Amino acid sequence: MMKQERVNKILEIMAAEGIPQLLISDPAAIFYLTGKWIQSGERMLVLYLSSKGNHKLFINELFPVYDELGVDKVWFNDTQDAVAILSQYIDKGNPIGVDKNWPAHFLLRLMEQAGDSRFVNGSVLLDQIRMCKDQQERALMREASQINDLAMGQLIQLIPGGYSEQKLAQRLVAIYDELGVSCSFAPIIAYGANATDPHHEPNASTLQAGESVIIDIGCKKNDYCADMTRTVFYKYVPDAARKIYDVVFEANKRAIDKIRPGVRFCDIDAAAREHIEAAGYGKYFTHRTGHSIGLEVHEFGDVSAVNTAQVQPGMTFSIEPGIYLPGEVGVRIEDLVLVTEEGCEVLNNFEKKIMIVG
Ligand SMILES: [Mn+2]
Repeated sequence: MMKQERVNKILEIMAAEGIPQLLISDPAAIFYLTGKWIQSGERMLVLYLSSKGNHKLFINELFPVYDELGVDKVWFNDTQDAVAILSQYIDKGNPIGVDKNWPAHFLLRLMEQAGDSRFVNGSVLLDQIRMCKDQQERALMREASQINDLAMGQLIQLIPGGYSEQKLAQRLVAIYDELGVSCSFAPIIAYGANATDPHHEPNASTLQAGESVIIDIGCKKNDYCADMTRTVFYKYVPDAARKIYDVVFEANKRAIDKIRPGVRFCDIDAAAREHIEAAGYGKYFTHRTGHSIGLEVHEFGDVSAVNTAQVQPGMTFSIEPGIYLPGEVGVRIEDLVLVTEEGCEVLNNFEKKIMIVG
């Protein structure tokens, strides 16, 4: 069934922004509004919302959806021109909000067929609603992170087992499986100097004493994602690495302490970044402080120097400062937070004091 409360909210915002019709193609956004995941690959899939109420779901017959979704379905097949069919339903001449990820080959053809309409990025309207999680979503976000805490604990116990990065990542998949969840993204397990690539892909490397292990993992439970990073050390912690760990830990805490409604995302980023800069490692903190998360691991709205939007209750995002000394050591500490009326709730609770394993 269409999630009527959410649909009403988006229709209100469309009216306020003067966008009477919206084309939504992102499967996560369609799930958010209809409760149904539809993955149609390269075939056109569009949920059309209109201020006139004649909402339609345009869908290829190759992806049969038998459920009653509370919205009329317009079927087409591979021998038909999907864009031409869509264009018969839209209100030509009036502005059209378009999904930011709708392939250009669809959009360009629709623009030819509805030339008098003004086309705008319509995703921002829905993205803003999706940023603030409702009570049900908040509960699901908490649950996913609690399970991720359990998985992190089990995984860290395996580190002295002599596994390569790849093998350890495979063990995580098995742990998630036993806990009844799946991966929300490909796990990052990085030993030693590999950890200086923030998006390192696990390989055959094995762990040496004194090296750090970056463990950046997330599960998905009931469609909602967790994401957490811990950095632990094998056998001992070299002094230089301990110094970096302390700086990253403090940056993580300062950013979290900063969070409350009305604070700008860029101020939260600055709370972490300024501490790392003051310690002399500014140029080794190479990425934003965090990203929004929910149905997708990376959602609209990041914790970065250029995002001047204010945080609001119900938003969920990561706080993940890191320092990466090329060829030497990498440390990242990531938590998920849920903004509350007073401040924030940290969704994952796995220990983040420096930890030595093995
Ligand atoms: Mn993350």
